[in-house]
Amino acid sequence: MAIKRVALITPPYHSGVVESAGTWLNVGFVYIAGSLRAAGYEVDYYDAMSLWHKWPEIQKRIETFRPDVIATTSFTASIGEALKLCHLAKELNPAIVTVLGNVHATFCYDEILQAEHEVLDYIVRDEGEVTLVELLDCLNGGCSPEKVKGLAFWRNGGVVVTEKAPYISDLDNLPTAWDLVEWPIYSYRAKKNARLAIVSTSRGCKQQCSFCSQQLFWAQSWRARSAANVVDELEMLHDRYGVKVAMLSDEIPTFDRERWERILDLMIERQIPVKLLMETRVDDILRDADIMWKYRKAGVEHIYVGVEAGSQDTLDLFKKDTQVAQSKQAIDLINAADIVSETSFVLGMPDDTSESIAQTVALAKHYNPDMAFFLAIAPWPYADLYPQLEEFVFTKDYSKYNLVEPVIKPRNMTMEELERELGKASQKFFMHKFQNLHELSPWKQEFMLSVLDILINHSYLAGQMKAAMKDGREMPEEVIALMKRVKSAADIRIDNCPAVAPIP
Ligand code: B12
Ligand code: SF4
Repeated sequence: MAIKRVALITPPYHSGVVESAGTWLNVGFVYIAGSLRAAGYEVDYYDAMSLWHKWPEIQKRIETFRPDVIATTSFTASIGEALKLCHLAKELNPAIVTVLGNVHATFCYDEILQAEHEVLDYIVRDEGEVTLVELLDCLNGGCSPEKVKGLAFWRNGGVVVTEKAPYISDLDNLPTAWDLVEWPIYSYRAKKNARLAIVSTSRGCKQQCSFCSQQLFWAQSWRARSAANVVDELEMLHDRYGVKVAMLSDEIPTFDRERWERILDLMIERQIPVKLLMETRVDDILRDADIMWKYRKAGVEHIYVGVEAGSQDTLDLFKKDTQVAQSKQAIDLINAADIVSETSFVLGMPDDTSESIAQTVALAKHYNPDMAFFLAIAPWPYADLYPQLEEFVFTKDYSKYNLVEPVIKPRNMTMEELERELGKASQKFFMHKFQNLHELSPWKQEFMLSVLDILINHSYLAGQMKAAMKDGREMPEEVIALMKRVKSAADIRIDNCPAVAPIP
C-alpha cells in the first residue's frame, strides 16, 4: 500500500453558537498537518465547517485532491457529521483509508466502531501528531497496526485497542503548517472582522470537574510551550499572515505563573500587536491580582472564567474546587483591569426549576461579567458526572450536545420550559447589561455594541433579543438611542427572525 496524500477535513457541523462571534480555524489540524508534512506526506487542510461547505462541495474537493487517507475530527456534537464524511469517502473510493480523532472518538471508540466499522478504519486516541504518522508509516511499511500505540480499530469481528500512547513532551518543536490555513475566512466579528487565529500554548488541566471532558482527555496532566516560543509564534502570525486577534485554545494557559508572566512581559517588551482572548480559572485570576495590569498591557482583551454554578452545593457536585465568593472577586478583578469578562453557568440539571434558573440570572447580574452564557448541561457519556445524569438523559442525538440545546430533562420542568427559560435567562442578563452600558469604559461600550449587533442579528439568541427590543418598554430611551448607533440595528426585522443565525 502506498499512502501519500492525506486530507484533513473538519466536518461541517454547525450549532449556530460560536459562529456568531467569528470564524475559527482548527489548530489541532495545523499541528497534525505539520507532522504529516515533516514525515513526507502531502496534506490538504480542509475546514469544511468554516467554509460552510455542503456535501456536494466536500465531494468535489475530495475528488480534486484524490486523497489516499481522509482523516477527520470530532467532539461529541460533531460525531454524526464526521461519520457522514467517512461514508462519503468510502462511497467515492473504498480504498481510501478513513481515520477519526479527538475527544469523542478517544472515549467512545467502542460504540463508534461497533456501529461504523465498515466505513471507519482507524481511531486515533489522544494526541494525533505522532500516532497518525506512525500509523501511516506502518501501513506503508506493511507492519501490523496492533504495534502502533494510541489506536482503536475493528479486526476479526471485534474492537482492537492498542496501548495508550505517551503524551508528547516537547511541544516547542512540533512542526506546524500555518501556510496551509485559508486565512481570509478567519475573522473575529466583534472587532470589525479582525483576522483571527487560534493558538495553543499549553495542553491539559489538572482539575477534576465532574462535567468536563478535558481533564479526562489529558488525564489530569499539563504541559506547556516555552514563553519565547509562544511569543515568537504570535509575532510570526501577525507579520506573515496579518493576525490581529488570537484565541488561546488552552484549558489553563496561566497554570504556571512564572511562564505566564514571562509571556506577558515578552508581549509588552516586544510590542506584539496581537490581542488575546483566553480562558482560565477563577483561582489563577485571584493569584494574579497584582499583575492584571500586565494582562491588559500585553493585549489580553477578553477572559472567560467558568463560574458554572451559584450554589456551593452544585459547585461541589461539579468538583469545581472553587468557592462561590471567589468567582465574584475574579470577575471584579478582570473588570477593574478593563478587560472584557465572560462567564457561563451550567443549567438544566435534574433539580433545576424556573425559580432556580431565575436565581442564577439574579446572581449573574450581581457578579456583573460583561457577558454571561446560560448553558444546557451536556452529559458527555464518558464524564465522571454521567452516572448521576444518565436517568435524566432525554435524547442520545449527539448533534444536540452543544451546550445550547437541552438534552437532560429536569424532574419538574418540560424540555420546552427549560429551553424557554434558558433563552429568557440570556435575554434578561443582556438586557440588564445594555441598560447599564454607561457604567463601562468607552472601549468596552464600543465592544458591547458590537456584541449587541451580533446577538440581535447573528446569534442563536437572535429571536429572544429581537423580541426584547420590540418590547421596548424594558429599555430606557438612552439605550434605545445607543442601540440605534449599532449599524444594522436600524434594519432589524422583528418578525420571522430565525433562532439560529443564517450565517454567512
Ligand atoms: C477551539 C475550540 C473550538 C473552536 C473549534 C475550531 C476547530 N475547528 O477546531 C470553535 C470555536 C469553532 C468551537 C466550537 C464548538 N465547541 Co469547542 N472548543 C475549543 C477549545 C477551546 C479548544 C480546542 C483546541 O483547539 N485544542 C487544541 C488542539 C491542539 O487540541 P485538539 O483540538 O484536542 O486536537 C488534538 C487531539 O484532540 C487530536 N486530534 C483532534 N482531532 C484529530 C483528528 C485526527 C485524525 C487525529 C489523528 C487526531 C486528532 O490531535 C490534536 C493534536 O494533538 C475546546 C476547549 C479546550 N480548552 O480544549 C472547546 C471544546 C472542544 N468545544 C466544545 C464544544 C461543545 C463546542 C461546540 C459544540 C459548542 C459550543 N457551545 O461552543 C461548538 C460547535 C462548533 C460549531 N461549529 O457549532 C467542547 C467539547 C466537549 C466534548 N467533549 O464534546 C470543548 C471541550 C469545550 C467544553 N466546554 O467542554 N470550539
Ligand atoms: S472545566 Fe476547566 S478547570 Fe474544570 S476540569 Fe475542565 S478544563 Fe479543567
